[in-house]
Amino acid sequence: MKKIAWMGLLFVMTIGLIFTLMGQSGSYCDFSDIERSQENIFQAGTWKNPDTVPPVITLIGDEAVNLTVDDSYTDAGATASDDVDGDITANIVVGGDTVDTSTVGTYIITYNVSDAAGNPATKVTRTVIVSEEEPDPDTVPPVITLIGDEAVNLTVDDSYTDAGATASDDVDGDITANIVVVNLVNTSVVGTYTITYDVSDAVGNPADQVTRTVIVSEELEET
Ligand SMILES: [Ca+2]
Ligand SMILES: [Ca+2]
Repeated sequence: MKKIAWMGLLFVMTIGLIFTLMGQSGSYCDFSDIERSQENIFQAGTWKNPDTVPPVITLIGDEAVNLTVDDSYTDAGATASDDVDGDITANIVVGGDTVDTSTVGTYIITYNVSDAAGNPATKVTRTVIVSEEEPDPDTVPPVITLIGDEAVNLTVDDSYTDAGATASDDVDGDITANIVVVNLVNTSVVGTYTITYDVSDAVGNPADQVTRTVIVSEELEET
């Protein structure tokens, strides 16, 4: 048994001696050496952060453009810039619809770009709406037409019923019912009376006033 104990002690001492020698020779794995070698690689520029940030597209002008048929249209375009590549406006790919101002419709123009590392920007779009031409506003006044004579001669106590007038408008059509008549004829009183006729169209264009003259005279003496 003693012999085995001695052999065990000798084995442990031998192992200990081997480890001590290895430590002195520096052949152990030393983590500080690895860190130093990484620093050297960074300093030598052999390692760079990859570009993972996409470029950004900025629209020039409005996101929505409203046109009337046959308007001319020139797209204002967009700009693009990237954190690494800088100004990459020239690389923008304009796609989507081609605006045809001769055809009523909604056109969507798209703007796309990627940086040199292939990161695509968020797509930007512009909507161009081409609409029917607005009808011309009504600038033409209506016209009043007198019914009957412009001048009427009466004798005191004659009965009188005014024949009235008609009115028509280029947009509103027949607006006779809207005529405002001022008729102060009193056949029991001698005098010269002017009846007036006025009307306007729906947007307020007034017609030229029309008048009728009614003359009420004394009864002629019989000769
Ligand atoms: Ca980038
Ligand atoms: Ca009118």
